[in-house]
Amino acid sequence: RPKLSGPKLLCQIKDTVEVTTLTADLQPFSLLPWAAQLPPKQLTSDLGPYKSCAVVSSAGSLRYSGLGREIDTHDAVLRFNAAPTTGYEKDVGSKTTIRLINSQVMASDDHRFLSSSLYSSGALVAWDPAPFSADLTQWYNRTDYPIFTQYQRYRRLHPMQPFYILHPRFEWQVWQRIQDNMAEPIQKNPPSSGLLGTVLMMSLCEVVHVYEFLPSRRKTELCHYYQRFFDAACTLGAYHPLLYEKNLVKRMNQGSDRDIYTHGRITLPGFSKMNC
Ligand code: NCC
Repeated sequence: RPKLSGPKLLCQIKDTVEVTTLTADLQPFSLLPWAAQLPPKQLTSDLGPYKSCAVVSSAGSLRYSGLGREIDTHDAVLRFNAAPTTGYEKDVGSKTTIRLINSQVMASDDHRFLSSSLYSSGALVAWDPAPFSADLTQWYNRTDYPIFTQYQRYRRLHPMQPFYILHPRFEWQVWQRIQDNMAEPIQKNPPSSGLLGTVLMMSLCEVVHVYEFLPSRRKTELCHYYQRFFDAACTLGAYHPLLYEKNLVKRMNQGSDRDIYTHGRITLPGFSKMNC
């Protein structure tokens, strides 16, 4: 397979990936008593467009980066899972516009998803590793973690906070882009939240800056900037095809290699600013 150039790759993503969220009118949800808890409209028609956006990975290399001020200058900031800002403002900033969470975070007791104030700023977007090519009904009956029961509980407790669930088609469309651009077969597990959040922001923003997804000179085995836990697999991947994701993002980067080295910063155009 010929290796696509960065701009071609960007256009391929724009043309084949659709950021879709679940709405109340979709089957099987429309037939369920709690359907009205789902948003009436798509995330992309409710949020944005934003000019400049930041995607803040949770990598340990953000620690002592001093990037907080720069991150907060963006019009919208996306963060992941249980990544905090309190106490880490200097390095990661304090603004949260969107928080992308996996279903494991929603379900596990240690994250106190229903009660912790960590999740209360900005809009929430949840996703669950749905089985490859399964339809919505199959997935609904066999989610990886109980995303739907937790969603209903959260909505009852925080009815005013915008809260979307990604259509599983989206994660596999992104997965397909990775596979089609790699010479070898990659694992049939969905991409990490990092790449899903990056593509999500490309659909909402004119320009997207991703921080420490491609590690800077601060590269470390510290897994997260907010935890004393060391594991190189956090940066290199195990379950998720993370190394392939990073390879792809490196090819799409429109910023300089120096930006990566000093700031761990990648610059990507939003879909609306691409000439395809
Ligand atoms: O670790 P996690 O990811 O929450 O990190 C969010 C995103 O940041 C990028 N990252 C993180 C650490 C690191 N050293 N380098 C990085 O590049 C990745 O792109 C990552 O996606 C996830 O993707 O949802 C993930 O979630 C965790 C975990 O479920 C949550 O943190 C909640 O505890 C997964 N860890 C485990 O299952 C043990 C992780 O595999 C993926």
